[in-house]
Amino acid sequence: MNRLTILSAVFMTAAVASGVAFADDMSGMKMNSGAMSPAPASGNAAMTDAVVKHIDVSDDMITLKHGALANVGMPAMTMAFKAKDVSMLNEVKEGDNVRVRVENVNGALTIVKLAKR
Ligand SMILES: [Cu+2]
Repeated sequence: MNRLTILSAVFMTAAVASGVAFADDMSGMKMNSGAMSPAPASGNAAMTDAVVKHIDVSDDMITLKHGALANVGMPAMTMAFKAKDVSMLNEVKEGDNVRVRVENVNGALTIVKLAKR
């Protein structure tokens, strides 16, 4: 073995080791997401099942009982969200089953898409 062979062997080992670590991370993420939404997460447009619990017209807020929101790292819970469009407040009523897309908009968790199901 010359020095070059030894060097490349070291690099190969490092690459394999980091590859294994990466695979472990990915399987961990898979286990944490999608508990309530059976549809596969399709990139940035993934929607999550939720139920409308309360609508606050004065604050443009909608309280949802939501499934896991993988893109903002949140497990299932009930909480209030900002509505991106005021029209959303009129499109649904308390008790409606909906699908939502929540994103962090300027630091505020915001419903950017809302659809009845
Ligand atoms: Cu939440």
